Amino acid sequence: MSSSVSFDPRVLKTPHPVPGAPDNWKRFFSFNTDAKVIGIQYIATALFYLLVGGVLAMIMRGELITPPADLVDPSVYNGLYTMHGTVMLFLFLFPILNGFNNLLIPPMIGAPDMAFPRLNAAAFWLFPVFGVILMASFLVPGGPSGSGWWAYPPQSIQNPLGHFVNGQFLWILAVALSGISSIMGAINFVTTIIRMRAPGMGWFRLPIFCWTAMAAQTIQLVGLPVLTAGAVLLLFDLSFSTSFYRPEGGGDPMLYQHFFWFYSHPAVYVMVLPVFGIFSELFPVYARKPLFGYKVVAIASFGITVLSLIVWVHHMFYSGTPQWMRNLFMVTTMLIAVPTGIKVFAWIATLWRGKLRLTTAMLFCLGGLVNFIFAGITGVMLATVPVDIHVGNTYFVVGHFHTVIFSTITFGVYAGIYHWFPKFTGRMTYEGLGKLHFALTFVGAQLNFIPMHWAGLMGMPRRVASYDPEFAFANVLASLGAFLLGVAMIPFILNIVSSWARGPKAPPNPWQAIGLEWLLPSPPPAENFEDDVPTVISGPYGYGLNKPLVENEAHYVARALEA
Ligand code: HEM
Ligand SMILES: [Cu+2]
Repeated sequence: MSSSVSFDPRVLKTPHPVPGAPDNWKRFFSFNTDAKVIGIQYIATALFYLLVGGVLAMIMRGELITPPADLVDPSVYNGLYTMHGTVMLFLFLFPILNGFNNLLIPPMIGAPDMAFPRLNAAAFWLFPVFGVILMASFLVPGGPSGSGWWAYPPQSIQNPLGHFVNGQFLWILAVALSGISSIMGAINFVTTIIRMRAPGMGWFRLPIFCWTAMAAQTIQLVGLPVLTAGAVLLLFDLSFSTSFYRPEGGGDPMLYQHFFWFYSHPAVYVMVLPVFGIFSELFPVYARKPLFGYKVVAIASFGITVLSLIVWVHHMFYSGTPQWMRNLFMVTTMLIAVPTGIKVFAWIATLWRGKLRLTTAMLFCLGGLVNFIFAGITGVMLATVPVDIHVGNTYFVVGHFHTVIFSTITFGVYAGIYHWFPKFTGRMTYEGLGKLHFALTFVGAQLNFIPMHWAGLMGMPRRVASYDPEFAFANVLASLGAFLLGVAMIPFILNIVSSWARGPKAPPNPWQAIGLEWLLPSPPPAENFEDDVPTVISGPYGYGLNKPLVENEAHYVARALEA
């Protein structure tokens, strides 16, 4: 299985950075084809949008702290939640995970760069473009779209202002462009992992992060063309009065729901799979133990990919779906608990009797895992048709998906940032500030999302600006939790900015981790190993086994220390 890869790093010698591009901090503002520069560009821009999405969330939680709609009126509220959801998914999570892919995939597999460096840079530069297009909807007549991040017709194809360019139009344009950018990214990531692994790195020596990236990007390749096509038809219905989704003209609004959820359900795994990858990389390092069941964990990633593509109708249980179909999709949805459960079991077994080092990164992983177990349970509840019929349109769902998207995925993203920051910036972060960030985030998240489940079970509907006073207490708690999450950003930003500017210099391998990226200097040179690519001779998680990862490992360690 191992050495089937033919690899010649010189074939890919693209000049880094692009001729004429600056080599100092200004390179982060230029069209640069270095995957490491692009990775940081993605992450920095995505963190900016996390703040934007966060401010929108604060305004919503400010509105919801009291039962009546007194802070903003309901139509403004609809615009706020539409933009909040869209910003958080399309401008924060997808891009930041692409940032991780860019930073990690080439060094982890010993490649100088991505397979298609220019396509990579082009995919990145679409991101600020669609970001600006989406943000522009605050300025057009009528303001942003109010039909949610799911944009169901008929609501999303009404054009009450009669303007050709309105908030909904800009929303569709931005989502379609983001789809195109992500497809470009997916082609690159998949090709790079298949074609550019270092000698000796067979499939079962590939780090789990790369396995999960492959699995996630496969979903992008299958699902995104469907969403993008569905969005283009929506644009036609909205702007050119076609009738793909209009019942009056013979169209079917349910068709859109199928297009949308065929992609948007698996999309949750596009986001969560890389986080499973991060957990699988970090637990072994901080528990000093090999990853339990490496092969099974690797293969389970693709099990999740396949199953995730056949469960989308669970989002349509109460949209008039026939009973036989509901039952079918209830079963497929529940099956996904199997590969997911295997992974959870493997992580727990990895931690079991390990010597845990509670660094900030590890704390975020452990917190994320606990939250994910909780979210898995509420997910199975929602997959059960009779339960979903009752709570599907309530705050229970809002609680469920925030527990996954924030309390698991975003936690994993933070863990990854703290873990790999020294490698890519050459500076250590401050652990004290990091732990403060973790503590505030963990408490804030529980305070924010647990009461939502409770309000939902009591019957509080979702997507509302005002509610019955019987839900007041739960909402006060949730709003306090949200404000705490806002406060938690202060130590985080302080940490990142001050560490990068003048944090302690990072050694090549501050956490004593195993992996090709840790054999490089911190920060790595433009083309990683350049002409001196190591030959891999063992798997990536040999903690405690005292086996070298590559031939002549001492040479690479010494070289990294010298640089
Ligand atoms: C793994 C990461 C997961 C993520 C990121 C995630 C995310 C989401 C999101 C965003 C929604 C709300 C969609 C909307 O706006 O209407 C949702 C709903 C739902 N989730 Fe999850 N989820 C995850 C795991 C699971 C699991 C493991 C299951 C079941 C085994 C599950 C079952 C459901 C169901 C059935 C709904 C539909 C609820 C409804 O709309 O009535 N989820 N999830
Ligand atoms: Cu789903």
